[in-house]
Amino acid sequence: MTKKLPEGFLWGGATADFQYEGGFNEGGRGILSHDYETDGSQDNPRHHTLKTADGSIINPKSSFILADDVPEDAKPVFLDDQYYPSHNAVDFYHHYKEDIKLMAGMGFNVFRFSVCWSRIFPNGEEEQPNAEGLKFYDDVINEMAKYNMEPLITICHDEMPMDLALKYNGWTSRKVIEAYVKYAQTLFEHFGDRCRYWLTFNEINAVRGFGPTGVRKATGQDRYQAAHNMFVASAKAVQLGHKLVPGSQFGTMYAMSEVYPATCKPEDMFHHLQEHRENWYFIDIMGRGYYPSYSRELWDRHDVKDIKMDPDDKETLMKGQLDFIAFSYYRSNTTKAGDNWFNVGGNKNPYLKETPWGWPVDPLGLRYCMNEIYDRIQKPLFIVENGMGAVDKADKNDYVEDDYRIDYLQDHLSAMADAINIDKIPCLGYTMWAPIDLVSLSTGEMKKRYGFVYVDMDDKGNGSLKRTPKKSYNWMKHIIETNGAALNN
Ligand code: BGP
Repeated sequence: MTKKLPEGFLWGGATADFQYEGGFNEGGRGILSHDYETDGSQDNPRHHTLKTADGSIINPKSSFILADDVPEDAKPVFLDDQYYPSHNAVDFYHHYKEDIKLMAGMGFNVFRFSVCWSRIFPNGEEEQPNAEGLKFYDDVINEMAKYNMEPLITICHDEMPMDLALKYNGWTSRKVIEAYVKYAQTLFEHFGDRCRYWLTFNEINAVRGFGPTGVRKATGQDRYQAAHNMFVASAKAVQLGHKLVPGSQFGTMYAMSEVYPATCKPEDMFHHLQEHRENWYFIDIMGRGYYPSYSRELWDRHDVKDIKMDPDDKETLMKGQLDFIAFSYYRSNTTKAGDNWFNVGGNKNPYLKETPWGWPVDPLGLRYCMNEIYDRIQKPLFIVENGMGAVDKADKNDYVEDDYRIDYLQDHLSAMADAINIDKIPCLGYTMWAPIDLVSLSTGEMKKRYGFVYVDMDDKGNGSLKRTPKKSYNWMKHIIETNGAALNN
């Protein structure tokens, strides 16, 4: 069966502002929740730096939230002896023309990036948006237009202006819904004439495990209340976007690590069914517009007493359903009776090899998950992250022979093509994470590289930032110019 994809398929790459953009302290950008996160590694997790009222420094480990279980009086601080990767990242802020040209060179017709919320509303609640911030993204989108590359904008990628997080305890407060909707409206008004595809949130289901951005004590109650507020914020943005940007289409992005039962023992099978609902909860509510029947059982698992809802929330969710389901796919996992409810990576799958970071490589899992989501929600899909974090060894000219990345992509793209051509799953496009090397979200290191383009920078931010295409760059170019047909070779 041919791997050639339907006409109009969107091919591109995906990035996130605090891992890629830099430009901290430039163009009126405010401080972002991720700015207080240090670098880290697999053995030495990244952490936030905070100071308590009595002057002591605390370093809670966390990559998604302000911190878990942090004293009320602790405030984030920058310490001179720490490195904070989000501040410069790999400096897309000053390299955007070069990077967009490199992406266009591969034939990308779409580029997914996230807008930095605190670049538009520095403290989250200003009356007027920051004009310099809007101009930066105007410049980026106009540069892309020169190459007929369209934007896929992530409105909120696991982040929030820090002032907003501190003032309201992040997404636990409905005040943040208002701030988000105003921010989204600003983006629709400024970029809507050039952007038809939008993602309201990145990996919203990660809230269940890592906690919602900016929340100090992430109890089950906090997590699921914050999730509800995010559902309402998303649904309001979808309705507003449809009104302000005719023809616009909206998704939210889900982290889809396919989960298999570890064995066919009935207890493991039942646990697997329940574990699956942990993720379906997020997709069902936003994709179908209402809370599913299993919600109460799921809340009980997480000690959630009650979700506070406004009287019109139900109608808002129904009217603000997503148009397509976007997801990231890197790996699969297995689960068995007795595992905790967020056991990502907890059990080995004896049938799969792993990346150096222990992520199982499972191309068929991508086809499996495309079928599963479409069977259930019956809305088009968009694969907005997929890729392989690896240790690249550059030669003296910064050239990398990354055959392992080519193998990974060949297998995953083939599985995607089979889902589209054989299983007849509608899929709008594929944006690979991440076309240009950038900082890892989970470990804060540069060593874990994903790109088609090597960036000369080390884990502490040293390097010339020079961009050099890897072997996979020309390989991907060929796949795109044949619209997937070359996957058959
Ligand atoms: C997703 C995030 C991205 C990205 C990717 C790879 O969860 O949406 O921001 O970083 O995972 O993860 P990592 O960078 O930890 O390897």
